[in-house]
Amino acid sequence: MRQLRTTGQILLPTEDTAWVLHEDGCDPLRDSSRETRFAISNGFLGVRGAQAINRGATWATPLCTYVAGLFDTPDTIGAIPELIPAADWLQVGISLRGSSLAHHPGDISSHPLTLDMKRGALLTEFRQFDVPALSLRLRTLRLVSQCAREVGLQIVQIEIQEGEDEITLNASLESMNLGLITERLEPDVGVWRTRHSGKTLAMAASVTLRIDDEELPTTALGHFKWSWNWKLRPGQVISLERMVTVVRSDNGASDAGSVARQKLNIAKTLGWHEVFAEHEAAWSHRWERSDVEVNGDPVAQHALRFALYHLNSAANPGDDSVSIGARALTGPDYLGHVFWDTEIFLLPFYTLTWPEAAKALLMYRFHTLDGARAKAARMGWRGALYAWESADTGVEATPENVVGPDRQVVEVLSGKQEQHISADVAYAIWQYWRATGDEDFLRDAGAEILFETARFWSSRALLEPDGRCHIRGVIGPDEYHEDIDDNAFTNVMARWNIRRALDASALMRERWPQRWEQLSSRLGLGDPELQHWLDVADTLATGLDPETGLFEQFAGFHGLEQISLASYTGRSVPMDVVLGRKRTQESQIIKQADVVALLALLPEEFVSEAGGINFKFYEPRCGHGSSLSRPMHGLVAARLGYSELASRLFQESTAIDLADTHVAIAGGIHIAALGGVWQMAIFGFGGISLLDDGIAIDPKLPARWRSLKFSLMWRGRDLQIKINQNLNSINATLKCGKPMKLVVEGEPYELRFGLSLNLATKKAAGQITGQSFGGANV
Ligand code: IFM
Repeated sequence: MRQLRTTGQILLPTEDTAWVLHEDGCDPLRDSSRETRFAISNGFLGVRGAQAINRGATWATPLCTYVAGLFDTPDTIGAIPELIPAADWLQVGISLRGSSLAHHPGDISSHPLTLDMKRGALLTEFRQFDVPALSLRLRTLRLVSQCAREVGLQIVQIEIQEGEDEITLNASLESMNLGLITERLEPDVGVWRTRHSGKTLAMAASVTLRIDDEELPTTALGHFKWSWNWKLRPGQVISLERMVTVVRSDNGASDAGSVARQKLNIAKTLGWHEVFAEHEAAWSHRWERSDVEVNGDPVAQHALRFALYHLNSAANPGDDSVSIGARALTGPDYLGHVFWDTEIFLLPFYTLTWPEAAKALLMYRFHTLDGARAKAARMGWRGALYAWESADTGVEATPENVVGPDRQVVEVLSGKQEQHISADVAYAIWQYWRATGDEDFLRDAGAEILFETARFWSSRALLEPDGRCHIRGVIGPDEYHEDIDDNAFTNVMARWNIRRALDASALMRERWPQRWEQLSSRLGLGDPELQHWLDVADTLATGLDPETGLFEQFAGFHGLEQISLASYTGRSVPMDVVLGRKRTQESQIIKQADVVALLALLPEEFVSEAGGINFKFYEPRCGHGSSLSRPMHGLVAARLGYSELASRLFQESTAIDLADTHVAIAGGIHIAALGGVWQMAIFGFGGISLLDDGIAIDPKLPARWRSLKFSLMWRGRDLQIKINQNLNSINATLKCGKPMKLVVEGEPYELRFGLSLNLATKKAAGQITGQSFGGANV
C-alpha cells in the first residue's frame, strides 16, 4: 500500500497498547460515552471525541469544545451559571457526486477511534467501501496543544486507493446556537460575548488543503467556511490542515480577536509538525513527572494510564482564575461546576506531581474567597463558607431544585448545608504547603483562607448546655442524609481546619511578623478570637465513642433502620432509587464514604484499631451511589491491608469510565474517581503518606502487582520510588534536591541525591489479604 506522504509517522499511534485507548466499530447507542472517554483537553480547551466528518442530517451531538472559565447564566428564573460550549471548529463535510460521503451505508462498519494517551492525540480511521469503483481511506488527527493551550490542530487525510470521482470538501466552524452574542465575524476570526458575565470569546482559524503536497485554492469562501472541489484520482493523498486559536477574556480589556489572530499567526509560522512536536514534548514532560508503572497487571496499568491521561489533560497551571469541574472539560454534566472533588480527589495528584497546577487551582479558591465570605455572611455566619458548587465568581451555583428519579421536584439542600467544602479547601491548602513548602503561597494567600474558614467554623459551631460545641443542620459527604447534626466528617475536619489556622497564625507571627500584622489587622483578627477558636476546637462534638473507637456518622445515625445491602445484589440503580428517598433517609444506607472519607484524610484521628473498626462498620452500609465512593473506600482498604477488597474496589473504580458502569458517563469523565484511582495506587497500595519533615512509605501491593514505580515531587525534590514485590524490596532515588527523610515501614532513612536507597521490605507485600465486609454493590 502506498505510504501517506504528508504524515510520516505522525498518524501511527504509540505501539505499546498500555498507552493507547482503542475502540472499534460504531454503536450509535454508545457514541456519547465514547465521546467522553476519547475527549482531548489541556485544561483550557476540551473537545469531546465525536466524529468530525459530517454525517449529514443525523442530528448527531455537536462536537462540543469547552473553554475553561467561559461561564454565563441563562435568562431563566432560578438559573445558575453554566459553562458555554464554544464553536465547533472541527466540522468537515465530504460529498461525492453531490451526496455526503457519510450517507453511504457501510460508513459505520469501520470507525476505529484511537486515543494516543502518551501524546494526547485522537486518531480516527474510516474506510469507504461501497461507492462503486472508488476506494478511499480517511484518517484524522486532532489535538489541543499541551504546550500552547490556545491552539487546536486537526489533520484530515484522504488517500485515494482506487477510482476517479468529483469530490467537494467543506470545512467550517459552526457557531450557531452557542448562547453567545456575536460581536464580530470575519472570514477567519470570530468574536463573541456572553450575555451577562462580561466574558469575550475569540476564535481564529486557518485551513489549508494540499493534494500531493500542492496547496489547492479554496473554491468558495465565507465566514469560517472553506470549500474545495476537484477530481479524485488513484494515488492522490489529500491533506486538510486546520489550526484554530481560542482566547477567553474576562474583562474585555484586550482585543481578544486580535490576540487570537496573533496567536494563530505564531502557530502557522511554526507549522503543524512543530506544533505537534511541542505538544508531544510537553506531554512527555508530564509523563516523566507523573507516570505510574505497574508490572504484573496489564489491565491495571492501562487503567492507570487512562486516569493519568485525563488528570494531566484537566489542569492548566497558567490560569488561576479557573478550577476543574466535576466532569473536567469533557462533558456538560454539572455545568462545569467545581466541587470538593478538586480539593480532595484531584489536588493530591497535582500537589505531588505538578505543583504549579496545584497552586493555580488553590489560587482559584483565593480569588473566590470574597464569594465565600459573602455566602457565610448571607447565612448569618462569619468568615468564609465556600460555594458547594462553584463556577467563575465563587457565588453559590448549586441548583435550588432538581427532578428526582421518581420525577418529583426535589429541593437541593447541598448549596446551603454541604458545608464541609470549607474544611476541604483548607485541607488541600495545608497539604500543598506541607508537600511544597511554598512560603509565598502560604503567606500571601493560603493563610488568609485558613483564617477565614476557621473563623467560619468558630462562628458556625455553637456552645450548648452540655458544654460542647455542636454543628447542626448540615449534609456530610453521604448526601442521602440531609439536615443532620454533628456529622463526624464535617466536625472533625472543621476542628482540624481551626487547628491548622492556629498553626498558621503562630507560623506567620514567627516567620513573617509584618505580614501577620498587616493581615490580622485587615481581617480584624486578635488574640481573643484565636482563643475562641481554640476553645471551639477543644469542645467540638465529634460523635466518637471512646469505648469502642467508633465514630457515629451523625447524631442519631445508630438508631436508623439497618438494611442489608447483600439483599440487593445485582441491582442496577442506586440504593436511594431502590428504597425511595424517604426510606433511604431513615436507614443506615449511605451514599458514599463519610466516616471512611475521614479515615482516608485524617488517619491520625483513628487511634490503634479504630481505623479497622470504623471501616468494618461503615463499608457494608455503603451503596456507592457516587463515583467518588469506591476510590475512597479502596484507598482505605489498601492502607488497612484488606488487599483483596482493595483490588476489587480499584478494578470497579477504573471501570466507571472505561466500562460505563456508572450512570451518566455520556455527560463527562468522572475526574474525581480518576484522581481517586491515582490515590489508591500511590497512597493505598504504594503506602505513601506525607510527614511534617519527609515522606513515609509502607507498601501493600495487590498480589498480582509484581512491582509499582512512580515519581513524586516533595519540596523542590524529585523522588522516584520502585516497590518490587518479587524481590521484597523498595528502591528510592532522589533525582534532584537536598537530602530528605524517607521513613520506610517505620524506619527513618536519609535519602541523598545521586544515591539510591535499596531496602528489603520487612513483609512480603500482598500477603496481607482481607475480606469484603460488605454486600454486593452496583
Ligand atoms: O461532589 C460530588 C458529590 O460528593 C456527590 N455527587 C456528585 C458531586 C460531583 O462529583
